Amino acid sequence: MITQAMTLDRYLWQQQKAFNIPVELSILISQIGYTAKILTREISRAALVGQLGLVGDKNATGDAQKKLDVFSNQTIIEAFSDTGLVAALASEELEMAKFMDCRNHTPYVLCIDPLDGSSNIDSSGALGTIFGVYQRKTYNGCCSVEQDILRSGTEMVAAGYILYGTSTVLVCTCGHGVNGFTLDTSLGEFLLSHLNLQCPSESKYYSANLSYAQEWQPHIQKLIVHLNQQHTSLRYSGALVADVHRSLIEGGVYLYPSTPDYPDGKLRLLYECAPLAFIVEQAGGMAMTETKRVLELQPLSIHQRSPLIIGSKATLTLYEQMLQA
Ligand code: AFP
Repeated sequence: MITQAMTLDRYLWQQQKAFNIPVELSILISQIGYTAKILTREISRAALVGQLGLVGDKNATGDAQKKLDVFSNQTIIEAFSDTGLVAALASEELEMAKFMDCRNHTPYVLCIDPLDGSSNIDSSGALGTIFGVYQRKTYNGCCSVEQDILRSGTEMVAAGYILYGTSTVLVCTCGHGVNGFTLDTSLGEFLLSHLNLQCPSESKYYSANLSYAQEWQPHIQKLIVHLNQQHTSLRYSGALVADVHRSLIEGGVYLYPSTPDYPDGKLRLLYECAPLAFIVEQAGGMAMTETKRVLELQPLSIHQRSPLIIGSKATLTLYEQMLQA
């Protein structure tokens, strides 16, 4: 069903009734949708309003920080300040967790990469936002604590991503299937466009930075040889969200493996790997570090990295067999 009538808010309201999802979680996702509209506007006019290029600093995890990274992070913070929805925020752009609201009953923790694929900004390539939501665990005292954030993905209550591409698409799950909404800019509304997304089992595409291939583990190299033998087409955008979205729609696998210099790979567990793993699993796909299920990994620090292999089930199952051989 593709209907002009199913706005994101109406869908969230229906999910709330059907699955007993708390109203605060619906409002949180709706608020993410609002920030996605702001970012869509800012990204599309960035070259016209001086928002391209670097700020001059490195971000919390040592990456060069772009003006749009800073803007995106600030937009998220403002969207959740004083809402009573988010007690703690972990963001790629913040060195430490931000404890946002000290009311005792504030229910959620938000882990977010405000702008994924920032190296694409200046060349008008695809960009994304990735988020995962946890129910706050500790209610003793007022403020949330780091313990509320350092949780394995199996505890996640909702996750989503926004792809800023030829259109802006918001894909989300509250643990009852995955649905996608496309922004109708003339209405200013996200409308249901991808009902009950199912990741095709076979991979039509694979996405990886092959310039590191010689440094990868033998079983990863074996998988790449297999994909090439099958003429699985290579597509790599430089934005994880865009490559994972393609895999969900068309069937595919995205890999960012470890190397000897980077034994945990490049991607961050809490606000990149785990939320995408939750979404892809909900859509019938799989997500692994090189050796285990991503969602079962217990983070030890906010900006912890993890290798990632994510996408179509048949390809991931084959990879598991190669690993065990
Ligand atoms: P940036 O946000 O720093 O551009 O990183 C994007 C990313 O985390 C992910 O979205 C890409 O798939 C991957 O890194 C690209 O990394 P390489 O440039 O090393 O291929």
